[in-house]
Amino acid sequence: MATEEIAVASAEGVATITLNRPDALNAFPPQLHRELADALKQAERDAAVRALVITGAGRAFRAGQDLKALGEIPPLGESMGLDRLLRSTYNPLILRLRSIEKPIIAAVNGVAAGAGFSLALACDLRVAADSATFTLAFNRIGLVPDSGAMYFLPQLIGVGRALELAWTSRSLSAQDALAPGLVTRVVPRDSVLAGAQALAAARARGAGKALGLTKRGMSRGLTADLETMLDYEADLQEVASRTTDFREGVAAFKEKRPPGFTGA
Ligand code: LHQ
Repeated sequence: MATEEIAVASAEGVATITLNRPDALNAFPPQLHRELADALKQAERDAAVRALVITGAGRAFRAGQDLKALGEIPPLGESMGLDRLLRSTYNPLILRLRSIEKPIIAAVNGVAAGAGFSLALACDLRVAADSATFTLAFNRIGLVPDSGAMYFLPQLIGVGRALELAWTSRSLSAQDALAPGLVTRVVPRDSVLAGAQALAAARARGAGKALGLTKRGMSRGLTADLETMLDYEADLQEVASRTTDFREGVAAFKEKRPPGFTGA
């Protein structure tokens, strides 16, 4: 479902979802999470979509929660229900991103702050514009990192570096995000979307089921022991080996030609 603020365009097996509130640096009011979740659901179900790109319109990727749409902060001692807000909007969105068995690439075109940083972290890969910056802005306004930032960031860059970014709320440049593997590629601002789409299109031509199962397995590996993972890999391999793409992959190898995968 495409709306004005969540635009969706598809080409070459890639659905590109654009967060489109450039005047607010693509900061979201809560209800937009549902629209983004719907767009993701549609891309997940559409067999013609084999990879996704998420980007922002204008000069920002996303500045997190729309702080102007938060409403009045209640008197001390009263709850404003941020726990409920997170559980009903942000959390399902992050879980959906992780459960979609298709590659999801963030084209980080500019600043990614607060839950915007978290959104980029919940994608599988990040391609960043050379002008992009990453800011865990939460502590600066007296909140804690949310939307999975405290899960993904320590895994990617280690606890010490993650804590330093959280406590200082400092801005990390795309170039500095490259070395610890937070982003996979830094490209000129003008080519960030095309670069992410090209990466996604290449994955869209891959053995889709195997790619999806690999995403599922890698996520599981973060919390499982070796014995469990060896067993899980065996299950996933059994599923992968029942696909047409596995047959095509082996045939292409033997015939010394590039494979023509269909995702089936
Ligand atoms: C914004 C925002 C914004 C509204 C820029 N909201 N308008 C979860 C659960 C519940 C509650 C709270 O939060 C969360 C999760 C979170 O995401 S908490 C963290 C929320 N995000 C932030 O704290 C980041 C706030 N923004 C910034 O620090 C800066 O704007 C950044 C570093 C992103 C960009 O700085 P600049 O490039 O200098 O741009 P700017 O500050 O001049 O912003 C441009 C416009 O965008 C401006 O509007 P205006 O009408 O004055 O021109 C800002 O007010 C607006 N904007 N972020 N989150």
